[in-house]
Amino acid sequence: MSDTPLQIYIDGEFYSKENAKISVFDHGLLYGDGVFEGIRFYNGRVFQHDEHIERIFDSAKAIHLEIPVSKQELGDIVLATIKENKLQDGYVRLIVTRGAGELGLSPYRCEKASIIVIASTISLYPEEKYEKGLILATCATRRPTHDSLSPAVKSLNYLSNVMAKVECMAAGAEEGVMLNSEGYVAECTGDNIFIVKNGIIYTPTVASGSLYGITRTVVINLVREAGYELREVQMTRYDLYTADELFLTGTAAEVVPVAEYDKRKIGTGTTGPITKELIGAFRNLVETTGTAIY
Ligand code: PXG
Repeated sequence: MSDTPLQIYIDGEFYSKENAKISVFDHGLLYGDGVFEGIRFYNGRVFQHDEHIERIFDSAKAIHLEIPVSKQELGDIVLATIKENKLQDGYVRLIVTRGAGELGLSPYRCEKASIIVIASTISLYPEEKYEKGLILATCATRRPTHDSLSPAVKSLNYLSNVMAKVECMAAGAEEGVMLNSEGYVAECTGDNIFIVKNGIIYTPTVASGSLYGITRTVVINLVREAGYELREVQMTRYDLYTADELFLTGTAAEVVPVAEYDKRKIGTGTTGPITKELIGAFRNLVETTGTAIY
């Protein structure tokens, strides 16, 4: 970890943590009107850098938000912020808000979107979780449906995920499974879901109500490279309960096994062989690929 005090990027300038402030009239605060990315960097390299920049532009397009810089410039801003903080390993929170405007929903009275980048270290699940697995429970709160706000948009509206997190924690679990309005499995509060059954790997379709997870895509590719069959399907809780192996993927969690779901032991209750293989392949990839920062 660097001992430089945190320097936060806001609209072209760096500020100390104490001085990094935005307007109370920013529609990101007033209406959750904005988009974000959570990005990891390992060994001085940003993992899936272009993919995160592409996704935030897609999220912005879907909510009719114009990002006031090009993709190249936004990518460079992310790199510059990590550099400014002299970090080698850590986590970036990239946020684009609608910007300061008037009270009232209309985004057209916000003059210009604001770009905020925080580069910091990240607190992860303890290593023991990657060996023993997480405990999961089903959340009461459902994923929003694509006919309201598309769950593919990584927006600043995370209240349903926050409520779901409260519910799974109340059930004594570490992560929560969110179902869609039809009761099919969508994803976890901040991770995508995979199962292994009879040697085949399954994950819910994005249309089930999940994010186009960047780790999800990386893992789908690793699965295929390892010679396993991968199927994107509609999935029920039954499929999860009866899986041989169950694991989650996400920028923060990476690839993490699940030992128990809704009080059912998954498989043998310890990390399965295919999950172990994929954790190894994933760790190798993050250490050997990515956009150089320095
Ligand atoms: N589903 C949801 C709802 C998420 O928010 C994922 C899946 C996994 O996607 P990626 O692209 O990360 O593989 C996410 C990711 C944070 C934070 O700071 C949130 C995420 C990732 C990293 C940090 O809250 N969400």
